[in-house]
Amino acid sequence: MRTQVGIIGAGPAGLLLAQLLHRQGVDSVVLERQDEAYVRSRIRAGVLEPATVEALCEAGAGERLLREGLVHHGIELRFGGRGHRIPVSRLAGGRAITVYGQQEVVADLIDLRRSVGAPLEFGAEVTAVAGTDSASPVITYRTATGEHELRCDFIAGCDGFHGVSRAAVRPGSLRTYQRDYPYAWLGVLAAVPPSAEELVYARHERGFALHSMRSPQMSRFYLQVEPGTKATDWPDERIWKELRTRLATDDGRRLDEGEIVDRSVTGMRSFVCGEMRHGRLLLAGDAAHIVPPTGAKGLNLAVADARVLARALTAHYRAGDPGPLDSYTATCLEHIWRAQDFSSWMTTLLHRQEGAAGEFDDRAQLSRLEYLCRSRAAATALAENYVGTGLLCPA
Ligand code: RFL
Ligand code: PHB
Repeated sequence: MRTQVGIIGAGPAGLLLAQLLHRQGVDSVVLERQDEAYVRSRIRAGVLEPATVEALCEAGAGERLLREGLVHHGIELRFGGRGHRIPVSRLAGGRAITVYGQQEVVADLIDLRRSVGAPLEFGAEVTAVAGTDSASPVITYRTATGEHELRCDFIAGCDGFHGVSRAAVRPGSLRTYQRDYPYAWLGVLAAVPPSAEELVYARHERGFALHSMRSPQMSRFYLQVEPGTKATDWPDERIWKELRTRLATDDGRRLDEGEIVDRSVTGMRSFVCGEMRHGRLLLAGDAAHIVPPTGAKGLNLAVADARVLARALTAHYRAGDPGPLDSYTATCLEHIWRAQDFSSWMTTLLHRQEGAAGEFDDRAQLSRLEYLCRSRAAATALAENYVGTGLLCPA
């Protein structure tokens, strides 16, 4: 089998890239290891920047998003028993975030791919990537019917942090940058209307908590937990008790409880791959970088990469212009490092650390939070980064 662009992974990066290429008349095949039901139900991110909404609309995947997405103009920082609203849109040129589950974005993109009849194969696990320094690289993959080869002009590695594409890069030619954090997140999806109108980021002596949502009927929560925690260590009652404690306010705001329908633990890490192009292998999304989820940037970065890559491949095919592909890494690293710095900053702003260094950080953290609530300049910096600084799409 042969195609122009072989895409590994049907997450947001791979599916959006495929759709943007399709609209420009560039052929691709998407190969996904998991089955379709699993991919459609995988609960992850939920906050979309305006540039992400714009990219999805531009791809033709915006109809349900615009109908069902919840548009938010602010967030709440909660600490010391009080809530402080950051009027994000007012501080960031009117831009707003949209709350819409990543699994919905993925479902919309799968439906779109199906509707145009373009190749998308589930249960297709890529086992090797070869010939990336040649003009005709090859992807080897396994399905229920056996082993297959896909020859391409380019390979797009959109296979997430643990995928095979980054691992296929010649050792020694990959400069990476990494930071680990001494905490993890327990994420919970509950069948209960949200108890807040906007997202609540809470800093508490017992650790960070986040109240998010998916719809007027579904709430999403996160709790800072020890790394290595198992979701089964947290029965429902323990989760609600901890959420009630960490989200408590002096004026006694209620937290409504409901059935917990999903729970999982996520590690926290910052990681950047210094080069996203290796010959004819191009990395995009989590395959090239990871952010701790506090800043809500991972999905947005995956979408931004896919957009830059689609433009670069289109310039190659339509105009024979190699420039945008040559500058793919440099273009992406600009938005990636801004999001990295912001995500790391949001994480250390809100999470609780143990130990002596923790006591100093604790005081500095409270001072930083109070400063954010008092200073328009400080709040504006948060707001601009939260909605996305628009490096790619200047206002
Ligand atoms: P994905 O979504 O991981 O997709 C990669 C796909 O590749 C497949 N794959 C393979 N397929 C074939 N052969 C192989 N050998 C393969 N190996 C892997 C995988 O099965 C998978 O389907 O990567 P992509 O497309 O780069 O998208 C990245 C995002 O998923 C990720 O950054 C976000 O979910 C991060 N994230 C958030 N991002 C935001 O922008 N806003 C948020 O609010 C937000 N919250 C979150 C998050 C991530 C979280 N977790 C669970 C990590 C909250 C959480 C809890
Ligand atoms: C989510 O709703 O999943 C979510 C929201 C905000 C974040 C991270 C995750 O910062």
